[in-house]
Amino acid sequence: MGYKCIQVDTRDHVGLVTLHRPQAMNALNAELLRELVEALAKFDADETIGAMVITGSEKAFAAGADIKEMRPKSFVDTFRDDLFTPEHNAMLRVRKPIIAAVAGYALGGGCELAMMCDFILAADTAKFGQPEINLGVMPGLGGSQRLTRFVGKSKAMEMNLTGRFMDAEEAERSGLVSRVIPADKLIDEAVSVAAKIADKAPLAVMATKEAVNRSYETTLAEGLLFERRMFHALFATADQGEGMDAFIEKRSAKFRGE
Ligand code: CO8
Repeated sequence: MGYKCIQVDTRDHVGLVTLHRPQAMNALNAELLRELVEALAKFDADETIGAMVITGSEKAFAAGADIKEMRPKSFVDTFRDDLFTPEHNAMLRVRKPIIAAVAGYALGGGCELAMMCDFILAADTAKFGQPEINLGVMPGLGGSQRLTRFVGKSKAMEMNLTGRFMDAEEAERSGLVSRVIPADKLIDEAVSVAAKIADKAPLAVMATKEAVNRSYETTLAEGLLFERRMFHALFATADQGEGMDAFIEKRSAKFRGE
């Protein structure tokens, strides 16, 4: 598809995006981010795809925003161009689930990109951190906000203020990642989990993603009401009948996304 900084593949109804700037530890430059959001939007619009995986290399998921590209920017540049906002918003518009499969470094914008995904599967080699403080700046895409919600104030504050890295075991213990997987099995396991999701009723999957994300945006009472209304709404789908019939008839369901 003519991408320079990512590789794109499909397997078992799963869209796989591999960040590929080996010369720069997959640092997120403007070109990579443009390609990434374009690839995700294409998978989101593709009816044969039910879920996505974003991964990097064995060494690095992504070592952050590209420091060499950012260095010459002034406040005027960043504010006028609303640096990273279009890419951030484009990621959040993706309605199908995205799994981050993280091996090696996920630092700064790399950790933030992983946290923008719906959940993180970590290789036992993964290292997470928000080292922006060492560059005289601070996180710009959720390191001070999402990380705090995921691991709590104390750990997020320490990581943001000192720039220390968290290994995979600590990340799992703290709730940042859902599971740790041996590095050599990471991609296969992530694709297999995504394929399982892709096999489920697509409308129920999208509604579930929206409902879980809503829990970060609203009060418990509003979130519970949103959940219940979405639950009610799914009874308007053919897949609800198929899923329940399949259970009663002791067979596998064949969902059609209707
Ligand atoms: N930007 C640009 N180049 C990078 C980056 C980066 N973030 N990280 C590594 N590289 C380059 C190095 O400059 C080096 O290039 P060269 O060979 O030309 O000198 C090459 O990748 C290999 O890196 P190292 O030699 O440093 O490899 P090590 O194994 O010794 O160290 C580390 C690996 C620990 C990952 C180290 O490279 C490092 O600390 N990198 C920087 C990490 C960092 O500070 N990240 C935060 C960046 S700021 C940020 O992310 C702001 C977020 C705002 C929102 C972002 C939205 C996308």
